[in-house]
Amino acid sequence: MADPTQPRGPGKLAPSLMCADFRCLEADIRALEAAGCEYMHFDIMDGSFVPNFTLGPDICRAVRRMTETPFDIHLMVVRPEEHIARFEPRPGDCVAIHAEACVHLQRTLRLIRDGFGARPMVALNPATPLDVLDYVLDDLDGVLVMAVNPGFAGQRLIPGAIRKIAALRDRLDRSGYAHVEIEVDGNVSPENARLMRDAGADLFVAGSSGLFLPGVPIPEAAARLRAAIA
Ligand code: S6P
Ligand code: MG
Repeated sequence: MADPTQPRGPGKLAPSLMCADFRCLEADIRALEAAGCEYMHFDIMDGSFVPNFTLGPDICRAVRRMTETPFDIHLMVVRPEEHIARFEPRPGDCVAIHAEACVHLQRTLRLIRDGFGARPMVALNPATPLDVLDYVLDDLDGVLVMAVNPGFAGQRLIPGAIRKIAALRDRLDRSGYAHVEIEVDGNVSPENARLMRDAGADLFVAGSSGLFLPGVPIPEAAARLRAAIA
C-alpha cells in the first residue's frame, strides 16, 4: 500500500505506437526498449466511440513477437467487454476502458483482473467528472486521464486536465488509494509532462508531442521526457 506522505516513484513512459514509423516499426520498438520504456501503448479505436480507426488485434500480435515489454491497451470502443479477449491481455499489461463507453464498468474491470490477470484502468474523457470512479476504486489499478478528446494524435492540451490530475491525486491519496496510478494521454510534450508530473501523474503516454518528433532520434526525445517526469 503506497504511503501518500512518501515521494512517488519515477514517472514511466508508454510510447503511443500509433505515432511510430510503421515502415520501420521493429527498429522503433528496439529504440523504445533501449530507452527503457515501461509499456507499449496501443490505441484501439472503433469509428463509433471515437471518429477514427487505428490499431487492431493483428498489430498487437505482431508486436508481441517483437518485444517482452508489457502492453498498455487503450480501448476507445463501445462495449469494450465484447472485445478485450481479442487483444490477448497478459499479466503485467494494462487495459484501459472508457467509463463513457461501458455500461457495466465494475464487471468489466473485474474481467480484466480476474479473467486475464491484467491491470484494470478506467479512462476518462476531458468532460467526465471524477465521481464515476467512486464505487470502483477497489477494482482498478489506475486511471487514464485524457488531456485531449480521444480519437487523434497531434491535439493541444485541454488545460482543465492538469487540475483534474491534481484533484484525482488528492482524492486518491486522502481516501486510502494512493497506490492507484494516474496515467495521462494527449499532448505529452516535455513542458506539459512536467506540469502533469507536478500535478501527480505517474505514467505518460508519449506520442507526436514528445517522443516521435521529426528529426529528433527516439533516444534523445526519450531522455528529455525522462528528465521532465523524474
Ligand atoms: C488519442 C490517443 C493517444 C494518442 C497520443 C498521441 O486519442 O489516445 O494515445 O496516440 O495522445 O500523442 P500526441 O503527443 O500526438 O498527443
Ligand atoms: Mg491512447
